[in-house]
Amino acid sequence: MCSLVAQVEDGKVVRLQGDPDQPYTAGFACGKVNRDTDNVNSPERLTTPLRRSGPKGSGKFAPITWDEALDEIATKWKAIIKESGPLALLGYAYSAHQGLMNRGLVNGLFHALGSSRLQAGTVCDTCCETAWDVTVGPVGGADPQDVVHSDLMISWGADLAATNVHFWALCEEGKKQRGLKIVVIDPRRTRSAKAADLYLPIRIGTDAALALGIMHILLRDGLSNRAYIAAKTLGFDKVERDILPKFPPQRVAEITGLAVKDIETLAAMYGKSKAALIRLGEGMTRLAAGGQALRAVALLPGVTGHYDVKGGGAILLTAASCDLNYAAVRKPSGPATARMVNHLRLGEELLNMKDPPIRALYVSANNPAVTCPEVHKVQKGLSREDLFTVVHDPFMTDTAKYADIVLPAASYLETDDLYRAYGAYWMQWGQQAAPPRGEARSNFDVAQALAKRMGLGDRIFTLSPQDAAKELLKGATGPAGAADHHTLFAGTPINIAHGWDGQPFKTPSGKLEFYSEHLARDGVSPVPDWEPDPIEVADAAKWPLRLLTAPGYFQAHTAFSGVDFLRRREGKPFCILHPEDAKKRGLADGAEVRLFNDRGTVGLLLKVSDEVQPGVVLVPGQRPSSEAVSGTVNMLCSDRYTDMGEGATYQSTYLEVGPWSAAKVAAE
Ligand SMILES: Nc1nc2c(c(=O)[nH]1)N[C@H]1C(S)=C(S)[C@@H](COP(=O)(O)OP(=O)(O)OC[C@H]3O[C@@H](n4cnc5c(=O)[nH]c(N)nc54)[C@H](O)[C@@H]3O)O[C@H]1N2
Ligand SMILES: Nc1nc2c(c(=O)[nH]1)N[C@H]1C(S)=C(S)[C@@H](COP(=O)(O)OP(=O)(O)OC[C@H]3O[C@@H](n4cnc5c(=O)[nH]c(N)nc54)[C@H](O)[C@@H]3O)O[C@H]1N2
Ligand SMILES: [Mo]
Repeated sequence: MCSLVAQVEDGKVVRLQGDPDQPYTAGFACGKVNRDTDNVNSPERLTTPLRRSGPKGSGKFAPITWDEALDEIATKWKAIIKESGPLALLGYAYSAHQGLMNRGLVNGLFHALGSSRLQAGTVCDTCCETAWDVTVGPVGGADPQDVVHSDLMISWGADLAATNVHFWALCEEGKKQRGLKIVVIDPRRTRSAKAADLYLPIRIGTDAALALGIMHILLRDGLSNRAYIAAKTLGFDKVERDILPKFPPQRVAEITGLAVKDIETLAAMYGKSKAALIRLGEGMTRLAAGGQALRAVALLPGVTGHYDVKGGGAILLTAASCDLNYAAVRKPSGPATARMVNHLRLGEELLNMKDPPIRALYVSANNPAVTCPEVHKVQKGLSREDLFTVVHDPFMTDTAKYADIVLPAASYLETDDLYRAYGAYWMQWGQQAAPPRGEARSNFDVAQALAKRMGLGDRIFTLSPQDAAKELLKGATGPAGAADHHTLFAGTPINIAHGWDGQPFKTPSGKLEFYSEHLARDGVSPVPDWEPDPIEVADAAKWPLRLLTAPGYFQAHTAFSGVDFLRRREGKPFCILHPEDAKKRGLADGAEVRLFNDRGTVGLLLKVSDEVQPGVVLVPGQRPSSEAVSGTVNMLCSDRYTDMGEGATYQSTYLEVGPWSAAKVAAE
C-alpha cells in the first residue's frame, strides 16, 4: 500500500518514510512499516542457506552454499516426481512480498512443474472476496480517496487505524474539516472506534442481522431508493417479502447485543446521508457465516442507491479492477488443472492426502506453523520424516525450524518489483534500495534458479524483473494497461482509479444481486439472512467464551516479529478479557493465563479491559510460540470452512480461560 522513500548509506537502508509526493501515502507510513529499517537490518536475518543437522523442528542447522542447496532441492524433487508424479510436490507460497513478480513467479514455478496447486488466501480473504463477487461481481468497489466527497463513513469490521492508516487519515481529516461522520461497527472498542461519532459494539458474527435490521428500518421509514432498486438490483422483492419482516429493531437488538436506540440512529444516519461510504472489513467474515455477513452489508448501498453516488457505496478489495496479464507470471505453462490444496488445511493435507501424498513442500513468504488454523496438525505434518521441506524466509520462523533446507530471502527493500496497492487504486514500480543482506536472494531470483535446475524452458524464467513486468503489462486493460512504461519504470506512482460514475456490477445479471443463483446452486441461502450456526451453538453450550481475533498494533501477523523494538512495543503475547469475566475467574491484569478448549492449551498474559464485551476473549495478532508463555492462538482454531469461499473460521472458536498455574500443575 505505502509508497516509501528509503535513505541509503553505504548500501544500507538507514531511514524509511512515506513518500510525501505520493498523494495517498502523503508522507507517512504506519508504526510497523516505519520500522522496516530495523527489519531489513535485523541481526536475526538469515544470511546463508542452511541444511538441517538435528531432528525436525529442533531448529538445528548448518550453513551450506546456494549451489549445494539448489542442487539438493532439484535432485530430491526430480526423484519424487519420478516416483510419485508432480502432484507429490506442493508450493505453499503467499503474500509477504507484495510485489507482483516476487509473489507471482513462485506460483509460476509450481504451475509449470504441474504440482499440486495452492488454493491460496483462504486464511485471509477468499470468504469476503467470494461474498463480494456473488453480490457485486469481480470488480473493485469505491475509490477510498473519494471519501473527500462523503458525508458518512462506516467502518464495518475493520480497524482502520491499524491496517489502513492512509484511508483513516483522510477520514480523520474529513471529520475535522467538513464534519464527516464516522461510524465504527466492531466487537472491540478499537483505536478507530474511540475516534468515531457512533460506535456499535456488535456481538461477533451478527452483522447480517444488523444490516437486515437497517434495511427493515429504511423501508419502514421511506428512506429506500425504489428507483435505484428497480433499475440496478435483482431479487429485492424476495428479501422484502421473506426476510426483512424477520428483522424488526427489537429482535435485531437481541441478536446483536446492541441498543435499539443505536440501531435506529445508525439507520437514520445512513438513510438520510447524501454520500455514505461503507469500508467493509474482513473481521466480520472470519467465522462460519462470514460470507452472509459481508454480503448483507454490501447490499445496503443498493437499498439507498448510494452505489450511484460519488463518495458513496462500498469498498472491500481493489485488486479485481487492475487487469494485468497475470498468467504470464503465474501460469507460464503447465496443465490446465491440477489437484488443489486449501491454504488453511495444510496440516490436514500433509497428514492425510493420498494418491500421491505430499512428499515435498516449498514454503515461501508465509509462516503456517503460526498463522494457519489447527497448528497442532500443521506441526505434526511438518514433522513427517518422509516429507522434504524447503522454507524461503528472511528469518528463522517457527515454520523454518521444521525445514530440511532453509533459504535466506531478500526483503522487498532489496528487490525490484511492480506493486499494486492493497485497498487503493495505485500502481508503482519499487526499485531495489539496497543489496540483499549476506547471501539472501529474492523470491523471483530463487524461482528462476529452481526453474532452470528443473529444466523448465519458459521464457519468463530467464527475464530480468523489469522485462518480466513488461509481460504483465502486455494486454493489460484499463488505466493499468494505459500506463506509460517510461514513467512507470522511473518509479512514478500511477493512479489506476476506474473513474466510474457509479458502481458497476459484474454479476451474471449485471445487477446488484440480492438474490444469487450461484449461491442457490452451492446450497447457501441465495438471499441474505441470519440464523444461528448449529455447530457454534453446540460449542457455545460447552465453552463460555468466544475468540475475537484482530490485528496487533505492532505485531499484525508474524512479518514484523524479527524486529526487537516492535516486539517490545507490542509486549509479550497477551489476551484481553472484560473486567467482569476476569473477576468471575479470579484473574488479575498481568497474570499468566491459559486459554483452552478441546483442541489445545495456550499460555498468554492477561490484560483486563472493557474494550471488549463480556463473553469474548480477544487475542491480538498471531504470535510465535517462542514469544508466548506457551503455544500460539491457532492451536485453538479449527480448519472448518466459511459458508462462502472456503475461508478460515478463527472466530467460530469457543474456549475457557483460567490461571496458568493450574495448567502447570496439570502437566506435572
Ligand atoms: N500495516 C499493515 N496493514 C495491513 C496488514 C498488516 O499486517 N500491516 N495486514 C493486511 C492483511 S493480511 C489484511 S487481511 C487486512 C485486514 O484488514 P481489514 O479487513 O481492514 O480488517 P482488520 O483491520 O484486520 O480488522 C478486523 C476488525 O474486525 C473486528 N471484528 C471481528 N469480528 C467481527 C464481527 O463479527 N463483526 C464486526 N463488525 N467486526 C468484527 C475486529 O475486532 C477488528 O477490529 O489488513 C491488511 N493491512
Ligand atoms: N487466529 C488467526 N489467524 C490468522 C488470522 C487471524 O485473524 N486470526 N489472520 C490471517 C490472515 S488475514 C493472514 S493474511 C495470514 C498471514 O499469515 P502469513 O501469510 O503466514 O504472514 P506472516 O505471519 O506475516 O508471515 C510472513 C512471512 O514471510 C516472511 N517474508 C517477508 N518478506 C518476504 C519475502 O520477500 N520473501 C520471502 N520468501 N519471505 C518473506 C516473513 O519473515 C514471515 O515469516 O494469517 C492468518 N491467520
Ligand atoms: Mo490477510
